[in-house]
Amino acid sequence: MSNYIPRNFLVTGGAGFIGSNFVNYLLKAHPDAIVVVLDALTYAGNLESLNSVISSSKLQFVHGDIRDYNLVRNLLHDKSIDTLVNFAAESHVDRSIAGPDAFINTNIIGTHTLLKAAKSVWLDKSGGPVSHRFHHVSTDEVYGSLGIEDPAFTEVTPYSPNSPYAASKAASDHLVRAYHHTYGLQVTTSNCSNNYGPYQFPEKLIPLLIVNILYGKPLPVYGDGLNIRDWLYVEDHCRGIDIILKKGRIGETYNIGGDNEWTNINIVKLVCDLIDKAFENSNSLKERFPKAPAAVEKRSDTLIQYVEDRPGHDRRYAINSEKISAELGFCSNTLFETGIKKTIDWYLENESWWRNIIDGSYRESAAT
Ligand code: NAD
Ligand code: TDX
Repeated sequence: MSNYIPRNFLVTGGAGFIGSNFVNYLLKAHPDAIVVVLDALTYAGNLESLNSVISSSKLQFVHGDIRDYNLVRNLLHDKSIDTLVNFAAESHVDRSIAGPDAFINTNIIGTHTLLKAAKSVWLDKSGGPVSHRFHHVSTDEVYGSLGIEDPAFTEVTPYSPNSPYAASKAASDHLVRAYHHTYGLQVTTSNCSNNYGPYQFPEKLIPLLIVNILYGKPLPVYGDGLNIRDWLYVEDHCRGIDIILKKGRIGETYNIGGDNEWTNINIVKLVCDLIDKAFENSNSLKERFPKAPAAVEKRSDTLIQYVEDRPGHDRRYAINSEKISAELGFCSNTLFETGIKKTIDWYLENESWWRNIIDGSYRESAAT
């Protein structure tokens, strides 16, 4: 176990779902740290997700692309960054099926640009290498798909990515590994299961369900609805990354999971039930969301529609988190019952955040 003290952070993709949660977490967990956020503000990036911290003197936001070598190099150098956490990515599987190019560009070429710049500033500088960390945020999808009886993914499960998204993440993971093995860059990687929580873009399953129920729109369930995902509350993921930064062994990868497997259809039914319950005693919700079934005493699950399956749809993901638990003492501590209620409450209380997205550029999926 190492004992590293991160001081000056560069958080790439810090205006996205997990990145913004991480920045919010970081400024509380490391009150002395300086945090520079680099984000291209693609359709998935949203400065409003940083509203509560944007005026902090500890935070600086830079609008830019991780593929811009000079920009990244200058930031690392000029801001004396010692710790880079890479969240920047194209992250939606369906989009990667419709158009893989952006995934190759950002996830592979972008990550490689970060690695090159980090090597230049941290390893090649005169006076010798400085202590640093390059943490790469990856996913369980690189391991492929499990059968119902298969054991969960461990860190030594062979990579077997199935979607263009998963393949691009796998490629970036390999580059991170290679920069450690070949050049000695001080890297760590985490492979995490499906996250849920505040600030998630409403194209991903859970926020899409919430928003569509409130608008009285269909709830699309791909295929037979029996695909399984392992859900983790986003704040637990952020805490896991922080522990890896501080205590993780250089060059290692760590799986982070929720030990919380659900079929998609059961997630859909759960979200429907919880929203119906929230409406039961709330005239205000009924007034604010008159198109929601629960506003007219109907059940939200009447909106469920089975639709054509996602091509190449992975059947099951499950993460074995024993390594991070045994080595670093991390385990997820948000019960799903608690986390999902907090998430639904957050979307009910932060309508302007998601309405701005839906009323703005996001008009192409089922949520419109
Ligand atoms: P997201 O799509 O919500 O956010 C991605 C962010 O990256 C956005 O703010 C976007 O503007 C920014 N970005 C995209 N291209 C960029 C570029 N070229 N330069 C700079 N910024 C750019 O994604 P997320 O769900 O927060 O995922 C973050 C990371 O975590 C990704 O690497 C993803 O693969 C990984 N991950 C996500 C999950 C999940 O369930 N969401 C699970 C495991 C791992
Ligand atoms: O409308 C839908 N209907 C549906 O049945 C959507 C959007 C999804 N689904 C299914 C597909 C998946 O089996 O729900 C499951 C979850 O779908 P997504 O939210 O798109 O997530 P997933 O494809 O599992 O990938 C997520 O977890 C791993 C993140 O988006 C990735 O960034 C992360 O790496």
